Amino acid sequence: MSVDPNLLTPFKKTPAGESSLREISADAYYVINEVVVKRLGHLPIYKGDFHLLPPKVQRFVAEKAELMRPRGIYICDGTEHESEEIVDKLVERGMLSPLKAYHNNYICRTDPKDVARVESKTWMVTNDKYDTVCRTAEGVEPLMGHWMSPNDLSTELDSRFPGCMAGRIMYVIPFSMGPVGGPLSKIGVQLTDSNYVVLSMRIMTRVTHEVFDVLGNSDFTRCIHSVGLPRPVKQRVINHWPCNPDRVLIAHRPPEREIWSFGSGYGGNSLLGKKCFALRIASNIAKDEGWMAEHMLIMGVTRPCGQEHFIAAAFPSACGKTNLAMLEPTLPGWKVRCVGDDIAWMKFSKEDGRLYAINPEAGFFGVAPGTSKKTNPMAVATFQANSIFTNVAETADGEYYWEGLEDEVKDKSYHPNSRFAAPARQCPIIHPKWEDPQGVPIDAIIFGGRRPAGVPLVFETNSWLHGIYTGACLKSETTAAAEHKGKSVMHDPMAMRPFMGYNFGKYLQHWIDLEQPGRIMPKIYHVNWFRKSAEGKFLWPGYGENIRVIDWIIKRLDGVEGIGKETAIGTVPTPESLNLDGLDGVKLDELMSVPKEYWAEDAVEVKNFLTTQVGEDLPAPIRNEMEQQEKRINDM
Ligand code: GTP
Ligand code: SPV
Ligand code: MN
Repeated sequence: MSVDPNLLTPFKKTPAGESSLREISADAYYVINEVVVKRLGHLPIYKGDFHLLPPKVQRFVAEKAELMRPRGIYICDGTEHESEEIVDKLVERGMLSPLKAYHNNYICRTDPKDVARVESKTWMVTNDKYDTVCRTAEGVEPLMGHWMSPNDLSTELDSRFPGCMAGRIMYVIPFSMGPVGGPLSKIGVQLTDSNYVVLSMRIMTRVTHEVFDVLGNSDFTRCIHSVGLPRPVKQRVINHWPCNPDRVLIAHRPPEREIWSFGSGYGGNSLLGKKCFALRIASNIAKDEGWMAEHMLIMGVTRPCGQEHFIAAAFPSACGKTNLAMLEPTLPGWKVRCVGDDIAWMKFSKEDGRLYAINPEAGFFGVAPGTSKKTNPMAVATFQANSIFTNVAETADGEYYWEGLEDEVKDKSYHPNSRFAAPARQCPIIHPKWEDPQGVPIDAIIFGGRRPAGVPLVFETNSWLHGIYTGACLKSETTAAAEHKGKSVMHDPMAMRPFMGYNFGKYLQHWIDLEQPGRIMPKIYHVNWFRKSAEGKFLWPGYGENIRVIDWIIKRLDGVEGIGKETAIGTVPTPESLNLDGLDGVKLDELMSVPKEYWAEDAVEVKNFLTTQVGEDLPAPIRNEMEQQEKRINDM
């Protein structure tokens, strides 16, 4: 067997023109394993024992170290001691500073150019373009999915990754999405040169060597992240936050289960277990394996009678998932417990036919502005300790601050997408089953968005298919979670537009195919907490009062009669059926109305959207739902 001579000199400069995608062939690897390990021996291993990693992980680490040429390797073990060590170092350097009013809380400011997800620089890489995007109409730029060819990716990677970790430590983070070893869980290994990412991944995922014990023959998702600023640094580093905003690239190779992220240290761009793995890559795995990876919260709701229901809800970014997941009911006797606030992995059980959901994450990366003891007391309780606050403001007393927190504090600077990262286990109402590897059975799925006009507080869809159609039509006002400027109502199908891992038409078909004999399909609803009056005021108080909507939904699940009024878009509550006890001044008529002019216009717009954006990939049953709904609207 011949051995590539390059493999024997892993830390030699990568020859020009050689692709970053080059992999050491498995055969060659095992022959030269000892050599690679010896070579790595020249590279300081600051922590961990390389020999104890499973061979396929060794190979991944060796290959990428060869490419990125860090000054040393640090294999994370997920212990408290490790976290203290890294925190101390970052505090010393000024990247983190303690928020003295709390226990083990830290604040961090990013470079102002690195504050949100960068959708325009996020790509899916597949041989066939139409595995990623739909066959849109002539000249129409696809809104869902952003395709790059493997060749172009090679070029982009080669101009960024060789030597990109020079002078920095490469951290190896072994992590599990979902309880370690669970039947719905998946394993990843992230390489990064950002210790902020290490600390955040510890909160957001389960970082532990135990994943190596359960890895066995299964595969892991390869996550490669660099802030893209090798040393010596040639540009000014702002706020001790190294990044390379002009060169940002976040690329996914679904068939290879691989993610490349360069230039950003922020949230969804850099914590690769979250959107990149748990949504974009996982939705591909889910399609192949017959399950679902969705941008959904999971909540358990217990009624005064003691009966509990589990609900999953998909809202676009910064539209209230964290709030709903931790809702504090204003109706007496009700109890809500949180299973997850952002992502759900769900699979139908062969035993009882129900849809079971797990939260693949271990923490909350929540929007800070608007979060207060009034709006979300449980989130506030969760982040009193062991949390990291990014781009919030700090008061003179060492407390965090943002708009909508308590009283106005002047002259404080925070970003509208400032966020907290807090361990889920610290949430006072975390569900006792939140780490049940089997998941919790979902009775209802809710879609929703910020719809200032036309869309009623709640409606029930007519069937699984009509529910899918309604989800496909999801729209919302843009928020600060991504780089969009200004407020406009945008399509965000299934709340997955920025996170679609493959052709949206095929994704809809996958949802359709999930309905099978013997399965108990959850009912699908649509909610809108954000409808406004002519004066621009919210018509619904929202937050804890949203339990009143959940109450109606659960009554519908129970089959209570006489509480629904059919409309062209679905079933809305009859005026008396929504429990408004103790709530004054709600203009129910305005809140629930389904205005014909609005929906007629919407039907035209939606048809245009689905025809031009999904085109011939639009599954016939969904086209049929669209036509039926348009007919119903015209008959109103
Ligand atoms: P990502 O983490 O970006 O996926 O978002 P999310 O859906 O978890 O968003 P989050 O729950 O953090 O919502 C953030 C914003 O929605 C805050 O500004 C809240 O004040 C606002 N919000 C949440 N629930 C309600 C509600 O019922 N009514 C109104 N008017 N605003 C709400
Ligand atoms: C979102 O934008 O939907 C988030 C935050 O949950 S991020 O992880 O940055 O994508
Ligand atoms: Mn999200």
